[in-house]
Amino acid sequence: TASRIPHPAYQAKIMSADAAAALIPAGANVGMSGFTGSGHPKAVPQALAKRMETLHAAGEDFQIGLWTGASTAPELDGALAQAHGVSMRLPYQSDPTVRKQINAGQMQYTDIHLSHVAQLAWFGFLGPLKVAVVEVAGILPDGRLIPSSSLGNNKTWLDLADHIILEVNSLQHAGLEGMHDIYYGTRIPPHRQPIPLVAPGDRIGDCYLHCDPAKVIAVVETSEHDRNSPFSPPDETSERIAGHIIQFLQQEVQAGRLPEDLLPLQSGVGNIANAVLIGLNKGPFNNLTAYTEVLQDGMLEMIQSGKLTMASATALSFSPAALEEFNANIDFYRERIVLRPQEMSNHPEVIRRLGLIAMNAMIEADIYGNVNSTHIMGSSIMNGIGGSGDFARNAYLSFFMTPSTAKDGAISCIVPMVSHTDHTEHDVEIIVTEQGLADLRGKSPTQRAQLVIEHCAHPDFRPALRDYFDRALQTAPGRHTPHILSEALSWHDRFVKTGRML
Ligand code: 0RQ
Repeated sequence: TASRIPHPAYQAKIMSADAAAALIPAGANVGMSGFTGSGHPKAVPQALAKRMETLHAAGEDFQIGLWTGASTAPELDGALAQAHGVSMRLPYQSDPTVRKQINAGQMQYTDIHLSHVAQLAWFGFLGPLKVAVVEVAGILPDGRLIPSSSLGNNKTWLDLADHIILEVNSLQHAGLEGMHDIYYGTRIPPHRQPIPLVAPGDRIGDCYLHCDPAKVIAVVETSEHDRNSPFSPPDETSERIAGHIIQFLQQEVQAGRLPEDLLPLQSGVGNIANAVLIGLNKGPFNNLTAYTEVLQDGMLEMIQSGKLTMASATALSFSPAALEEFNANIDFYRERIVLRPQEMSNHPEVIRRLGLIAMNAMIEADIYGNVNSTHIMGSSIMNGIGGSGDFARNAYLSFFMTPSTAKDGAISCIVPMVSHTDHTEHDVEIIVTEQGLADLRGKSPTQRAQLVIEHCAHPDFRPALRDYFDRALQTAPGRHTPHILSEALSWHDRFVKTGRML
């Protein structure tokens, strides 16, 4: 990889991952690259975990505060958690060991809207950032950095950290150069200016990350793949959810509330989101664009087929097959994909201006339209809010989707009251399950309840939901959002005690 580091000052700092990890002090906040399994450092975190284990075995404390873009991979989150090396994690994770430790009260976790992270760090609200560990695809002779397969918060970590460790990954395609757009115009209030981005493909910044060479304490060479997990082929449930959404969008076009080529799409993570995109790829709409956070296989297929003409994101998260296709035709994709920092991919100002169609998965919704995206039975974290709040509140249309039941039908994903709220009734416009779609726009809570129960709930749970709602209407002290407080969370309570909601 010497050709990827043609800068003498950086060449002089090339060292092993172990040597680089030894430069990270105990108790430091460390900002690492990484977003949904892509662009994370692969060697230094594992070396750091090894060092932590050795020190812990000798009776010494060694933990760090770990900040990233979003979720990473086993060699970062997994390794550091297994070493019990993380005291505070932010802003989004999806690692089984991390999740277990958070839910066991062994790791602190602060779950932040992804668009907020960079500014909270700049405001000083998160404390000092000691070290940045950032994967790049290469370094230019003048010291600028060619970003990797995700951007996340890298710009902010490089700007704010006292010290920088770079991982130069030769397995990231050299053709990523030129795909990124890094806006260096953000300021802290009262000095902010409007963001000059008016279409998903606009380029308003620089292709390269800037970095003060004096802050770079180590350069580590790697040659490792991103996480690249495969997606499940769409099952009948996700195909039906996709079908309801496509039919609804067609009706909106017919009603004149959407143009024929729709508005820029945002699609969440996971298999359902991917299935909706596969559905759209076969669907009636053309000349689509996307302004999203993570570009998964579904969108790549839409770009390949020509359905999607331009996509903006902060990370690429592909299966091995999709990665192969992307790498083989990277010049084609560079014309059609722009990767931005997450403060831009998720920026409320831009989301509102472009008028996105936001489609995110959820854990459960209640009959009044409140949505839980993060917690199981009210207290255990699943992943985190991610970008769903950035998009839901500011989009033109905001969809939340889930199968109507979970755990083989023991759980209804439509409940009397959500056990945790991430998206309030004010941010949720359309709820979709395989049963159907509830369009909640302009509806009162009691009107919404009828739509959600009749269109979205599974038939096995509909009678019990109707019964709850009817009795709440008759007995609640207020008829605006009627609840029976002693019963509102009884479904969850029953599941915790018996393994079934009913
Ligand atoms: O648990 O794995 O133990 O079986 O929750 O559920 O159906 O596999 O769904 O993987 O699409 O994840 C909301 C978590 C959905 C995800 C969420 C159980 C279910 C299973 C996962 P098991 P599925 P998915 C932009 C958008 C927030 C971030 C976001 C997410 C597990 O989409 O993290 O939107 N979203 N970002 O069995 C109890 C219920 C349940 C339930 C499902 N009602 N009660 N358990 N499960 N419903 C992108 C980013 O921000 C990066």
